[in-house]
Amino acid sequence: MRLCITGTPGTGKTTVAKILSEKLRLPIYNLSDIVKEKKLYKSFDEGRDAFIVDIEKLREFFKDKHRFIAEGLVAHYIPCDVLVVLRAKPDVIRERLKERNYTTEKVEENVEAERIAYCATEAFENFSGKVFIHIDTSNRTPEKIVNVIIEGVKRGGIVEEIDWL
Ligand code: DAT
Repeated sequence: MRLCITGTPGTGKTTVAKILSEKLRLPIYNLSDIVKEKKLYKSFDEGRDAFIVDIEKLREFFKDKHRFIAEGLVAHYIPCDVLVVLRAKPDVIRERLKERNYTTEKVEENVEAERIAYCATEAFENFSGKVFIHIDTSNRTPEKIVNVIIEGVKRGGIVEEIDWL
């Protein structure tokens, strides 16, 4: 199974991916690490302190891989069978990101991105797999989210557990 987890920073991708990879016994790829390690970027944006991912190189890296969990902000660009989009209320994103050493500007940029569903919209538009799972993580534990994903994989189609939209 090729399972990708995308979402705005702070939605819980890394947390959920770790539990899921143990339960499903799938290797996990953290895309921020892989992009740096394998140089899957076009350039480095000093202003935003972030790599500009080369989507073609990213897809090429995963082309011959058939069993994995990939998690990261650009995960929805990787061809997959199951695409999970994690969401959270903008205020919850703010609180979670404040705990990190993000600047106020970066925190607010991500809060706004989540408010307008930037990542979720891109993910839905790019999706061509079998299962699409859309979950609000604001009031769900990581374990509960993992259970929703596993049930969704069994059921197939579009699965939504969203309370606030
Ligand atoms: P991401 O990888 O999407 O940036 P993360 O897994 O690093 O997110 O989690 C961000 C923070 O939120 C981290 O402090 C753990 C916490 N968190 C993750 N999932 C959560 C959940 N379901 N409920 C409450 N807190 C959660």
